[in-house]
Amino acid sequence: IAIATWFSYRGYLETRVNTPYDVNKLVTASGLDVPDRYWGTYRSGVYFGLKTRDPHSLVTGLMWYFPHLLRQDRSGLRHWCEQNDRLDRYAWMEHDGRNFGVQEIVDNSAILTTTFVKRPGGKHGGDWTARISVTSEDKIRDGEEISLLFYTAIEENVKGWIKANLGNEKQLTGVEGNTQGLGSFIINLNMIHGTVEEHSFLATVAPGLNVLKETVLHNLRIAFHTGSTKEYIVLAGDQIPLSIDGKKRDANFIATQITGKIPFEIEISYESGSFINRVDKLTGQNYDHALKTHQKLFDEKFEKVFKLKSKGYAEEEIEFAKMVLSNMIGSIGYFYGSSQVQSQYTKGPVPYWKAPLYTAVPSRSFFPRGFLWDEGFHGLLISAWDLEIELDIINHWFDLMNVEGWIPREMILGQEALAKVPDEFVTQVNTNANPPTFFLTLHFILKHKQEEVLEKHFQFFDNLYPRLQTWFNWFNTTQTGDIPSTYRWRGRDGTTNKELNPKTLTSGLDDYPRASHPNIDERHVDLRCWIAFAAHIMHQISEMLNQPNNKYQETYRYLSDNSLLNKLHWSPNTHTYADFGLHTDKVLLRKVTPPKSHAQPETVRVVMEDPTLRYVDSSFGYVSLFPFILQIIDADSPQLGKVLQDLTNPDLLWTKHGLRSLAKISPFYMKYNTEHDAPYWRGAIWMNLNYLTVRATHYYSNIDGPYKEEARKIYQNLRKNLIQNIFKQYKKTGYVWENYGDFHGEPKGSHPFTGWTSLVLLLMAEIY
Ligand code: 6A9
Repeated sequence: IAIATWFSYRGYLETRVNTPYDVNKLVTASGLDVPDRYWGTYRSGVYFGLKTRDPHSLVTGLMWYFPHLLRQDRSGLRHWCEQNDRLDRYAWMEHDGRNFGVQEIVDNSAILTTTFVKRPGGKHGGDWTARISVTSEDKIRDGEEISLLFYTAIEENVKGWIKANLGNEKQLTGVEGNTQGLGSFIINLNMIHGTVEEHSFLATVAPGLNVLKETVLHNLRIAFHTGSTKEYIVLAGDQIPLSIDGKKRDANFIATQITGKIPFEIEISYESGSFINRVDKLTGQNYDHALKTHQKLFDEKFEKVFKLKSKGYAEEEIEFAKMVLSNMIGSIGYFYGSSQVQSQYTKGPVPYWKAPLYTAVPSRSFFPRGFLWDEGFHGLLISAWDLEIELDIINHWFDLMNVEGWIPREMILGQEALAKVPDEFVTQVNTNANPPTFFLTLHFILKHKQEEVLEKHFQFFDNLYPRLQTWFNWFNTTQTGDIPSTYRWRGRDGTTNKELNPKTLTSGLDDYPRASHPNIDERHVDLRCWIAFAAHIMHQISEMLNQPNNKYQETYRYLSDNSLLNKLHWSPNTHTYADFGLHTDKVLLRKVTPPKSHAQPETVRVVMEDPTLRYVDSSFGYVSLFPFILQIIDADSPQLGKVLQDLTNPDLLWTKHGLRSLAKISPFYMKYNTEHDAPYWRGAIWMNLNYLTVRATHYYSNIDGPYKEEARKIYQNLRKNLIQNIFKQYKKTGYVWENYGDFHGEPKGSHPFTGWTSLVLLLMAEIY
């Protein structure tokens, strides 16, 4: 019996990591229950494509290339957003998250404008129409050929079918189909203006939705028109393989290609079979009219929410602001699949349960998937624009909490998402946290949307509350330090000799320098502040729900007690807040040749001095600011004065373009972490923490205290510097970026990065 019990207990421990928190899900309505958000641009990682909020949705999408530039190696076919495509720019210029969108893509001076409009009707999410027009800047590429491919695809082995409709000349006239979610439908393609040089199609079986581009590349052919010697690249037509028993299989991938001369424009209209009382078609002039109507409503709402016109911003600044909002909204994706997770009890990675995720993404090109702490920042902008969308996003994320109260940091769901992630980053480990930024979002919602919440969304908070309690509890028990009221990020590697300073991916600040020798004595000031802040918001929510719980209030009081905070984290040497741990600054990377003479030289860390238990105070930076940015410092505390004084010191963090992440005088400033890992959070200017800093200066300039005036000055300057630089770099490069250099404000990292960098709009609008 003892052995049997032991086995079942082990089995129990093994399964906890991928056991859902509860069977009662927060997302109770999705798919067809929310018809106006059924169809959308939910494929964040493609330049243009629509699908539905359905685990096995039909997908549609766009590819294009310039025939004379399609190289031997076939590069030049555009499909997924890739930095290597080196487009001049691409972004949603308008997108309301529900009805319509307008995107501009500039590829070597050719401008592809992709727009879409949806129309409700019937029982399956209604109709939509999309337009793709190609023009060129100053007409410089007019007359040049471009090939546009528009496709429809469906996973194999799901219920439903699609079929190519061919006209007399074996040309594709349209696609029809029937799926469980969509019922019957037809998709037609019309020319709006310009002439068609060549028109071909492909109907085939694609082995997966992650290899649609490859499938197209395999099926390109060279053809001639009768009586001409001009070569055309065409699609190979009917390429449907036979199944083993000799029958024809069903196509699951149908693409039409239209080659035309710039300028020209095509229209794709999707009509739902269940929409039977349609008075007119959403095409031609009707389309123009519908698009205009939505654009007007969008403009009005934009001004009502952000008030940039009345604040006196110039037209081009407002256009930029609409672009950052629209990109945040327009790159919200719908993913379905299961993450790979691991705990100390599993022998290796195991699959999480299959689930959907509705979420914004940091970057359409580089990171087209959900990230936990990024999403809490995205939530600020999204809830300012459309609260319902944000609450739905929060519900989806909290449905991904396991029975332990853990939510994985990175969500890699489905084939398309997985294809973008190197193997070593896939597995998520259940001891690892990521800042609980959803408390920022919830705080923001309570502050700015109080009426709406009390009127309509009380139930949302009521449903969410048990999960929030469990989540909070997970942080407050698994992330604690060795002595009371201290906290420690897990997931640092204490055994490596490859890194100058072992990374802390869990904190979100990756290579930001911490104690050089990770061990249980470490205490992390940022994490302690996150927990204090979370306790504060938990208390607010419990009050709002009339379920006051002293526990949260007490935890908040305890963790925000300034004298205790100062005892644990105020360095008496530098008079700054700091981590504490086993540390030395005397480390460096050196290339060494291992004793065996034939071994390759490798770069390792050399420790020149024994580490001691001390404050990690030689590295002033974002981490040192946490008691300030999460507004835990008392307004009359001398520490506040010192933090403000340090903020404006150009040898530390202050630059004309925003606050750099790490002080210029830090021994780790701009240092590589390994031979190949360039500095990331070691100097560059990041928007998320700058936003929080601006927000804190705003806060301290609005409450009484001796440093009020000081805070107000910094508020004004920091805000102005950030807005100016991000706007300037956008004008210069066409993109919004992951971070910015601290000398010239030059853009760095991945792009477009319209995740938290888009918070620049909240700075413009002064919404905190
Ligand atoms: C790498 C390489 C195609 C790093 O914005 C998402 C995260 C942040 O949460 C984090 O704070 N970024 C920041 O330090 C990007 C993380 C990408 C990790 C996976 C895969 C993809 O190559």
